[in-house]
Amino acid sequence: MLRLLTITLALCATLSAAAQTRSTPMEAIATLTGPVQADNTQVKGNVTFIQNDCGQSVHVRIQLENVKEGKHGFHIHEKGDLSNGCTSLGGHYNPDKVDHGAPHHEVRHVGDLGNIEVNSTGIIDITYSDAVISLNGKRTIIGRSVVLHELEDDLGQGNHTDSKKTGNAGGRIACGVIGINSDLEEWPCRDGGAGALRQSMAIVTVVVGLILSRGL
Ligand SMILES: [Cu+2]
Ligand SMILES: [Zn+2]
Repeated sequence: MLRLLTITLALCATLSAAAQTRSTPMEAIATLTGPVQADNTQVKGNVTFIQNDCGQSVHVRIQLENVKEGKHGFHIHEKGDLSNGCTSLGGHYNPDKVDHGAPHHEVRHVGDLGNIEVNSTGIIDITYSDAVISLNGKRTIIGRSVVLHELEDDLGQGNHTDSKKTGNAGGRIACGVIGINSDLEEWPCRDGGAGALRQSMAIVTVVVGLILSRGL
């Protein structure tokens, strides 16, 4: 009996692990450019987003050059409208209509990704993950935009009147629209996708475990 229990649990664990890993992750990319700066340079680069499964964190890779040394506010803005350059992209993506904050704050805009800190080379290549933004579902960031600001985002902690709205991060020095960059024929997750499958497998594991342990 114990042997059967072990085999069943192992099988369930394998199945839920298999459901956890999509062979093709959801990927998106934004190509950033900005207005020509006073020293005749222009910020440019890419921001890529990878989400391995429904409901998981999004890995964000930021690769930029010609950025002035220091901290710069970095956000997802609500629109993908480049008709008037970076200025027509709307405000921070904020479906909950709450105050501006830091990425790790309980209260933040969905689009609040904080600051990036660039050294004297003007080049940055960093990767981090964020659990609030998503590439799928009602709050997808696809079709919206990425904006890099001139100044440091005060993360809602400043005295300026704009602190709780924008972090007072100044002008927009680069931006780009977030588009799909994946071979997926269909974007998953609309009906819960692999996330739901994984959840049901976990329930099956527990139930089978209970039944078998009673039988022992
Ligand atoms: Cu912004
Ligand atoms: Zn914000």
